[in-house]
Amino acid sequence: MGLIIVANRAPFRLTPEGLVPAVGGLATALLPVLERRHGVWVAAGEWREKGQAATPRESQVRLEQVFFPEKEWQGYYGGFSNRVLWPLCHYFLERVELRREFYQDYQRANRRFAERVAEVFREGDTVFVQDYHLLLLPRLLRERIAAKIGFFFHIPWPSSGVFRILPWGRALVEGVLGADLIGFHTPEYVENFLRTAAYYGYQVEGNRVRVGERWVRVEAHPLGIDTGRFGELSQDPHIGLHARALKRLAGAERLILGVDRLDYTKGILERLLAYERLLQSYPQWRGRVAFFQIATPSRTSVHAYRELKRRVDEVVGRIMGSFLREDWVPLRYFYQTYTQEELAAFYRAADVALITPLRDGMNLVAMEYAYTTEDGVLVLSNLAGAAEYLKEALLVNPYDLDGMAQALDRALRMPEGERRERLSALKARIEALNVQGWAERFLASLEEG
Ligand code: ADQ
Repeated sequence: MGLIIVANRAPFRLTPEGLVPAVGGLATALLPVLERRHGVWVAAGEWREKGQAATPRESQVRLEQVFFPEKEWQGYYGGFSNRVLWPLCHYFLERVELRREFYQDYQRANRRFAERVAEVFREGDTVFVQDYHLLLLPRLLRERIAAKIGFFFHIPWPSSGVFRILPWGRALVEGVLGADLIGFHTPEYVENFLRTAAYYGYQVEGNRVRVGERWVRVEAHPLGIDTGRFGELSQDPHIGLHARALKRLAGAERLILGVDRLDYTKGILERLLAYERLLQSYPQWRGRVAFFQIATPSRTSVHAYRELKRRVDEVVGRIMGSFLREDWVPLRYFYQTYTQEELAAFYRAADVALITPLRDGMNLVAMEYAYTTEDGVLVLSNLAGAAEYLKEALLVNPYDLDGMAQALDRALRMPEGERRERLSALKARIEALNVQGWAERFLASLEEG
């Protein structure tokens, strides 16, 4: 049976040789399944000169692109997706811009996706829709084609009290309920969604929502990482050399690492302040610890992201101004994208990973670090979905600077025995969440249900 995946982004990168599969995240999770089923990936168009359909190199997958007029794209992507749904679902209510034109463009864009999928669809195909950009799509598809429709939401579904802030909340819930199966990372998001559906008057029984004659199932399907790949990276001797070079660069007994897209939900500012607090409150660490923060440029066309970059630059400058010595660099900030091999070297060099999003659907970096490090300590936000699964991490409240400084001190001093015990438990949990199984399990539940 055929498979159509619909996501805002395509899982490919453009190189001088043509399109090649991207590494990490959704691409790793979904491309292998799609290849096996000779499927189609429908995404917003990035490569106009390649036309609507393109067959990437080294792949059995066909890519279908959907193109938008510039204004509609701005309203749908820069507007409703990233200035309404993204901040709302991560509880940044003061950042939500409720503008009707944004929603109208979001409706138009979702319709445009629906038209393309309907053209591509062949009888018997299953359609698997991804994420918050496409909440209206399942219902639009149901009106057009007779397919099994799955939907996965990669970010937190907020409490129903928060979701109700959206004037278009009912229509969005109606839209996503066009699916047969709706997936989230954690049971908490499932619960929040069911309560939201009940608020809008739907009958809810167990984990099912009634829509006319149909029952829509809502399930937690936690996404993991490619443990095979990260297992290799953790053993690769070249990466070991690179890790040692990074450790030398740090020039300190202990290295702390942060890795994120530069996004206000990731808590980068608060984390820098917590590190500053550590240096203030635990002066014994001055000269003995270094912090590397890697931030990947992200959504640079959205104003809030440019503003965040400015503020992070400022705090980095301030910490350096207060603590830098001739013989010690307390902090290094890398604003760039790395390959997976390079990231793995950072993971292996770091004694502590400080992953403290203020809110996060799951957070795969936490898993990548814990799976790759040999004996490091994971300090993880209790507001990331991953905290539901990674119980042996040191869990912290990412808003509590003193609490984070204290946890950092504890992590830096943790005896080897405790470190290894926690880490082996974490690795076993991450093994069980292996990404390859994720798509299989979701699709099996969708197609059998
Ligand atoms: P993201 O918010 O992007 O994903 P995350 O889950 O941590 O967050 O995934 C980030 C990915 O990007 C990781 O695989 C990481 O290796 C990679 N990455 C980060 N910085 C990088 C850099 N400088 N160079 C190269 N690669 C880098 C959204 C949701 C999450 C959810 C995922 C998957 O916000 O909560 O876990 O989708 O559902």
